[in-house]
Amino acid sequence: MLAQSAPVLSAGDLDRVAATLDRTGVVLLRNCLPKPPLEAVQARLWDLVEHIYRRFGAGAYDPAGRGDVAVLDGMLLELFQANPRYESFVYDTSRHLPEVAALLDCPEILASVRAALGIGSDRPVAVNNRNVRIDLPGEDWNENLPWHQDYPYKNPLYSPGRSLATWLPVFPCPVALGPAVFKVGSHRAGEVSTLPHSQGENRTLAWTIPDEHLGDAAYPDWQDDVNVGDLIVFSLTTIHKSGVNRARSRVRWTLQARYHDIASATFTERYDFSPRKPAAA
Ligand SMILES: O=C(O)CCC(=O)C(=O)O
Repeated sequence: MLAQSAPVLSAGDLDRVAATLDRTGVVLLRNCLPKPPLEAVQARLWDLVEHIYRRFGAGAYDPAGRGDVAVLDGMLLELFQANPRYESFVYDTSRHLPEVAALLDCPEILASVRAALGIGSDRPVAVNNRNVRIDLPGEDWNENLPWHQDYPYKNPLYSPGRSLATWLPVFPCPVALGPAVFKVGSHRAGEVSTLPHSQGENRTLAWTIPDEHLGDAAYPDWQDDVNVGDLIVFSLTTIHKSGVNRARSRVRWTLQARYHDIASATFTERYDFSPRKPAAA
């Protein structure tokens, strides 16, 4: 973890995002997101967990606890221990909440992404692959998803150099909860995920990185405490992995999405925009 390479900017630094990202492959923008859409997502996640806790929880539901994320985590962990399918319900449904889409499509994120892509507000950007991740304590995803890049995951909108990923915490995510870990500058290695990696039965095949790209001291590992309102933007060739949630009784709640510069020549060249040839007589 090299402090001097920490790619951290503040909300007012949008004009520096593209150059920083070009150098580092990952940028953390501190405190750049507005509260209302974040609070709307938090409220809906409470609603989902409350909904099943009221029906299936062992304890009495106490509405006075609402707002204290430790109470939310406690309810989810209790439900999960009783039956892992309760967590699956929250996981499967939360990514489709309109509040999640509204946050991931909010003007502040779009402005940050456009700044990172070096394009203006007149240029269309498409968003897909919106996900809510719920990482329970002690879960080490690196067994299933080790160091990787995002480009190989068959995203239909992916264009080399014109697609970016975002990562943000819904509730505070200090290093103890295992925020994502990035290899700073590793995007410069290009598309190097060539080793197929099984994530287990009935799961998507993952792609991981040959060792020669991982030991490179030119790419120091970087991870930092992230707070509600912070946004991480990274290239789809930046090498990264999940941190480990080492907290005993806390859940790591995060959102991810992928953004694409769909007016770029790299994207449009896959469509044949040439004039129609006259039909043969
Ligand atoms: O959330 C994490 O820890 C890692 C996320 C990740 O690997 C991804 O979004 O590609």
